[in-house]
Amino acid sequence: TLSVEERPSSIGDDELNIATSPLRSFVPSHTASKWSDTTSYVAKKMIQSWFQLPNGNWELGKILSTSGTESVISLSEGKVLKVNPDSLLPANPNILDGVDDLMQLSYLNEPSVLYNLQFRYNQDMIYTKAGPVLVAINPFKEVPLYGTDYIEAYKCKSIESPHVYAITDTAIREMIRDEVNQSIIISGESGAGKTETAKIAMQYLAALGGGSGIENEILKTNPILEAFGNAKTLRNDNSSRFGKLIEIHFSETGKISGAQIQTFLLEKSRVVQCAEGERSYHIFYQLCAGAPPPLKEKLNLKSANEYKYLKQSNCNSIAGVDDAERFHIIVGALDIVHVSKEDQESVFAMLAAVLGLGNVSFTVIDNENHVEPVTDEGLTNVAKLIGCNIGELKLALSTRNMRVGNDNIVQKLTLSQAIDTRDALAKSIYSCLFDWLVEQINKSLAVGKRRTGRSISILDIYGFESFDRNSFEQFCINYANERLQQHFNRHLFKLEQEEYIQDGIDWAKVDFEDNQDCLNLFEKKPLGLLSLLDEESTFPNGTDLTFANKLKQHLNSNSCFRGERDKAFTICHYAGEVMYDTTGFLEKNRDLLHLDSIQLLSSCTCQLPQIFASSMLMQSEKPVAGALFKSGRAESQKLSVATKFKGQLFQLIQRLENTTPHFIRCIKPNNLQSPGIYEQGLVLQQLRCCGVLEVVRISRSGFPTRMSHQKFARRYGFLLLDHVASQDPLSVSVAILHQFNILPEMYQVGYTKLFFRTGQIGVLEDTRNHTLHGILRVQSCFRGHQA
Ligand code: AD9
Ligand code: MG
Repeated sequence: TLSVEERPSSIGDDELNIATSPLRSFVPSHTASKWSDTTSYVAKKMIQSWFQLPNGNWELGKILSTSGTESVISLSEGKVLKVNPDSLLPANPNILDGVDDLMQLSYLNEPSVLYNLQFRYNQDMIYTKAGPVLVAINPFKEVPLYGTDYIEAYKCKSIESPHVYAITDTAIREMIRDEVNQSIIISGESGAGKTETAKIAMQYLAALGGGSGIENEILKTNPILEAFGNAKTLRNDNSSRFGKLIEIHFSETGKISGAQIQTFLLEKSRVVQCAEGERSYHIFYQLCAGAPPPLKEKLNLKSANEYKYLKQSNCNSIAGVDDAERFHIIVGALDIVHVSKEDQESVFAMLAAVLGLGNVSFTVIDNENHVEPVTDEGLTNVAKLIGCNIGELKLALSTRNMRVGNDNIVQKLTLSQAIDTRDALAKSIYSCLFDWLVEQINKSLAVGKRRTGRSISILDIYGFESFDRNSFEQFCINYANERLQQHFNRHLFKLEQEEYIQDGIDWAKVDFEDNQDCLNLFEKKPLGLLSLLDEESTFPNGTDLTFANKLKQHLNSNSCFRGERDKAFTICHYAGEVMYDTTGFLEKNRDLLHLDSIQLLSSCTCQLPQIFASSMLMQSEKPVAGALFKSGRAESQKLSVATKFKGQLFQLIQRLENTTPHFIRCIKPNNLQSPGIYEQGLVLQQLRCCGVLEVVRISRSGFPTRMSHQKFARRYGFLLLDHVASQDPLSVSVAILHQFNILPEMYQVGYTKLFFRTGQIGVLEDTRNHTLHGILRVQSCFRGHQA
């Protein structure tokens, strides 16, 4: 035993102080209790343990001695520290290094999980199973794991390591075998790799179910939707600004027969505004850079940096991306999904009109600050592009018609009102264009009459978001995640428990800790977040501040809610607390477009604006005259954004509930979008957020380690001291369990497998290793003696 006095002199007192101070302070508060091993860990000599460094990272060390309240641990580079044994977590035996499935780990603590994932990641094994869930860590570089050979190998099962292909293969097989629709649910934070993962899954489906040619059309929807719905953000150069569910249909023979795409909540504010260093939607830059001269002339297109909407963020290009080249790819893809050349030109005209609107400027026309758009070439061009009268365009941008009683009153707009009106029109045109495009794609991919109803859906939806400043978008996104998390929990519990029951073990069903309270906070009527938001949004004098106050007044007693200073509030989500700033909530939730603007669009001679106008009118309910008068607004009363989103989510969950789910959790290993960098803290935070550790924790209450009777008997049988009468695997296994005094509550014997609680195999494995070492030593001694 190395006493502390004997520790190498290189250790300064500082380090010793750090080491002996209560280490819990380095552990985020909710971690220690929630994630530490339930089976108490006795730090034994020479056993490998995890020690948390002051920077939060974990380091592997060997325990040199333990006496009461003190352990001495040796770390890398000869460092030896005196620590509190409670601050150590057990490490897994080396044979478990880099296991395919985290469930195989004897110790499922955070550092062990982190280490295992990192061990694999360093060898480009970016996929790992966490029980039923596939964890995918973004490599931020090309990894040699894809393509025809790999697809073939997974298809004929000659490779078994975890992969998107493998999970997709399982989905296909289960769809055919069980005749049940399947879903692949991909989540993770921005830049974690969801969209790429979804494409990899689609690639596999297309390869296995292809043949009719429709698979190529389906694959081509990806570049189109990415061009119109993705943008460069600070987190991801190709960030999806909408959620997407693609349902791929199969015929009885397992061939793809069609597909259907549903999109969720496109971030339309990006069209008129985006942060420094970010971009608007790719398609704008692609059009400006890649439109052939005749088109450019026809649309009177300028270059991207001449449009205010595009130049405001001081970022026009993306490293390594050629926008002009992309434009040609998009045009090719539009051809493939049967968007006619004529429609394509209309689409480009709408894009040019949106950009043109952004350049419309206003002049003050009276001493009450009322304004009028400047009639210049830009404004004339917008009118031409959408096919309206220039005078009507000017009126729509500078006045508002209101009915008071039986009279029509024309109200002039101030500069800020006019700018809002202009931007609202631009946003509406763009989001209608996006929806219209999705509709065209759906028509092209529509399943023929011979549909069998078998399908595999792939969900690529924004993950939980928690930024320094969180607004209405994060509020909706996190609400969606709360719903999906509930779906996730329920299914994982079900799966886990079904396996126990199938193998006949004694199992009292466990109820899981769900997030119903938080969902209630959102959904309860009339005093839930969504109802209160809607109420305040329709209230004439409602402001973000009155909304925030109302929340505080009604919800402060709710354990998932906390009022904050000013206009802010905090929600305790399953993935952590998020503080929201209500600024802009009401405006974004109302998402109003003035009737004047809708009328303008319906008066246009071009087809698309007319279609947009009628779809907007369809969404709106005819407002009650009284309400109109009271609010003094002549706006279309339509479903609020939050309510519409809630409806979409319910529908989504309902659809998913009718499928067998397969979950993929994408993890971003660093914030630099760079290969080879694995930041433990960042990975850990995501593992917690996306519920992977939750699954792991849940499985603690069960029996996460399983081994067949045969394998168990083979591996540990030689440790038996007494002769076992019967040599069948089950008898040998039971004898081993007895000899090692594995407590009856720590394991269960199933029909085919032994089920262990966390940590149990680790003990056996250590003994096995010691014994093997002993045998080797004796053998070498014996050989030495003979010599
Ligand atoms: V966001 O929420 O839409 O902002 P995603 O969708 O999670 O985000 P995305 O799939 O766009 O992230 O991945 C970000 C980038 O990571 C990609 O553009 C690739 O450069 C990189 N990536 C992701 N997955 C892989 C992969 N399997 N192989 C190589 C990858 N690169
Ligand atoms: Mg994405």
